[in-house]
Amino acid sequence: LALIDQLDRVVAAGARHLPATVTATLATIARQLRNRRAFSGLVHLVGIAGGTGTGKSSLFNALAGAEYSTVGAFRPTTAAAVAWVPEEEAGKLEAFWPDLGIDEVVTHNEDHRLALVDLPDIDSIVTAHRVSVRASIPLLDTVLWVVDPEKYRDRVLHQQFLRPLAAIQHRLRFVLNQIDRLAIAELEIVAADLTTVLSEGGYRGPVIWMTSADPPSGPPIGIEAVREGLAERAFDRSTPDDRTREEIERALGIVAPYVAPIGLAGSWSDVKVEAAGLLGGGRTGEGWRVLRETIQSLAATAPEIDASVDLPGLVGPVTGSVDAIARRLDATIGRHLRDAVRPRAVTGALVTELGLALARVRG
Ligand SMILES: Nc1nc2c(ncn2[C@@H]2O[C@H](COP(=O)(O)OP(=O)(O)OP(=O)(O)O)[C@@H](O)[C@H]2O)c(=O)[nH]1
Ligand SMILES: [Mg+2]
Repeated sequence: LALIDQLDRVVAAGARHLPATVTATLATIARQLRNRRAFSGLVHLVGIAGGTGTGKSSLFNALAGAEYSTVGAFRPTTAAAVAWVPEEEAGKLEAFWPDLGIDEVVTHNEDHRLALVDLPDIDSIVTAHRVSVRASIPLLDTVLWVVDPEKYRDRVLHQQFLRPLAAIQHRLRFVLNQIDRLAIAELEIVAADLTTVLSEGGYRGPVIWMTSADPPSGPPIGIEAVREGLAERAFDRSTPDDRTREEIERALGIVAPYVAPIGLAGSWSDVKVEAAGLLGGGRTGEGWRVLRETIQSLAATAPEIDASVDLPGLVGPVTGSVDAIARRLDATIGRHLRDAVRPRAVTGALVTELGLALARVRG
């Protein structure tokens, strides 16, 4: 897609002046989107996320129809993600697994394109789990968020995870698992209550499926409805494009502060005249101070400006008329500043182009 190519150009131009972490984040977004294109529409990639012990691995196994992922009594059980994917597409998906933290892949030959990923928990003491789940969410077509009857109202869950994800709620589906622990009469009450908490967090009409993925006795319940619900979305062609737009938008937000114009032309033309007047009028100390402070305040918004430069050394002898001094300041300090912010302007132009392209795609 042209949008991803344009993001690559921003990354390349930005390498000259952006902090390394920003370039790395943008490059990752471009890479993830490009990886996605390799199999966009080939599979419907569903990640099973949620709190520890809610039954994510149990649901994964129930949907896959075999015990591929370890279900455990000790929390957290799942550390590395396991994926269950259509055999034909497994090769095309390989490049993508490191980004999802997946180190075990099992394949299926079923008559559908569902690819499931059993993610680690989001709330155990293992911080790395949280980080890897957060990183994988942009890559998933659908996030199947599992809650249980005990912890579905958890404050941390809603504030730290579900609220921020409301922005991509069209890609979220909820599963209330372990319904065998509720009386029939309680089911609807709990589901309605969950809908209420979610709507407080910005969700409009969230889809909630109810399951018992690994009941203490008897067969799993509600699994077929989840399968069917997921199948409906399987070839939703708009999904990858939605994500591209969302991710490009996110990239623009990340890079924006680093390419914002700093108004150099205006502020410098005033300061250079003022400083030339001071230097030419014998108030040398003040003149250099004005220049130093100007450069420092510009460098505060544009860190690519070297504020520690030796100004008298850079400018050399200050003699002649105020006009001549102003010209000299412009040829030395002015040039130093313009050179420093040129990469920002170049990247900024590409960022603006990308923003315009995004707006065009949105229509
Ligand atoms: N009663 C009941 N227990 C369940 C159900 N689903 C899972 N469990 C049990 O809950 C425990 C945790 O299940 P897991 O599937 O390992 O949960 P998880 O969400 O993958 O947990 P982590 O990998 O630690 O994040 C296990 O003892 C399961 O047998 C269910 O529907 N009903
Ligand atoms: Mg698990």
